[in-house]
Amino acid sequence: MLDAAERWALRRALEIAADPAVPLGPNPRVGCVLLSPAGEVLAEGHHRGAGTAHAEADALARARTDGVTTSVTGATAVVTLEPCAHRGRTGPCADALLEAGIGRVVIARQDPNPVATGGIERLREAGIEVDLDVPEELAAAAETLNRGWEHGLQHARPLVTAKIALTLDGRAAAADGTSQWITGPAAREEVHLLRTTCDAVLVGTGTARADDPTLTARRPEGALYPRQPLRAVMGTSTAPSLPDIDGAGEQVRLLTHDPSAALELLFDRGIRHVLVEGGPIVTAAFLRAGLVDELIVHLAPTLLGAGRPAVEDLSITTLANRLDLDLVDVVMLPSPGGATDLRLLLRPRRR
Ligand code: AOF
Ligand code: ZN
Repeated sequence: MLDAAERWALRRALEIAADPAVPLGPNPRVGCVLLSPAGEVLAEGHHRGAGTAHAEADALARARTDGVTTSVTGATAVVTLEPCAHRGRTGPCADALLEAGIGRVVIARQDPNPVATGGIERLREAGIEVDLDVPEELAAAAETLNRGWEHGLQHARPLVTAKIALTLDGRAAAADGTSQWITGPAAREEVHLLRTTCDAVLVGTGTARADDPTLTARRPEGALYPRQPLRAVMGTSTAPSLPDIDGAGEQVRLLTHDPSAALELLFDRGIRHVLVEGGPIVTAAFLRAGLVDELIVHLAPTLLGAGRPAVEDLSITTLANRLDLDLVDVVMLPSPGGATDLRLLLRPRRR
């Protein structure tokens, strides 16, 4: 059981782990706060991407250089992920904590990486108190923080979130092709926030040509968020490159129509969470391949009666073969002075 100072420290560790300045890549986001036995913060640290110091080592180094007069002997290390026990690009954090004389370690989540795990055991064997009994909400936050990374470890491909915006009758564009905007400002704002939480945003060449999208994550007034996703365009037909924007994510062309091949190319670049933003052909291709892990639908209370469907042909000809999804969550997204859209979160049912 954590005391109040430790609960605060874990919240803080989760916050610094999510530092938007940390480049995207194949490593998890990890934070560490060192507390004195009296519950004062001695130092904070976090991991800044593959090849850099781990969070624990970062915090210990800061305790040494930030003029902390109190020693860390007997201190409590509060970490968002189990300290590693392996010598990878850096030394094992479990050993670093032991050598520093840390007395107690609070851990929000076990390391699912078989290469790195073992820190809990090593610390306990050395007689250190290890506490994994953290509040559920904080354990869940630690899991969510790295869900793309964990998915990659389990499935050797990125986590895929597909997002579509549609009318009540399933249209993504009117008969003349106009599509801006079907949903209101609140839903659109949410898409930009979603982009900041993903490593890459992917569209097909059709959408790249038709919509000329920037695929950046912007605030309502237009300023770019500090973390920008990689911008991926998939398909073999030509499409102009995405606009060059100062501060936008790098862009990449994936010369394939095969979602699985596209994901492999992205995975090899360190991408662990992809936001598929369509259009209808690419979304259908991912759904048909069974490669959508979650679907976010922005449903606008409006009708077109004709026009482009939000999802193209799924090769389903009879009801028995339909693609069922589990509805996980529904939220209203009211826009000031405008209509209220619905956001549905769904998971395709695995057959
Ligand atoms: C920790 N603290 O801050 C991080 C950990 O490539 P390496 O050598 O940096 O090792 C990466 C693995 O170590 C990563 O997959 C994960 O299992 C663990 N990351 N562990 O104790 C940290 N970033
Ligand atoms: Zn480590």
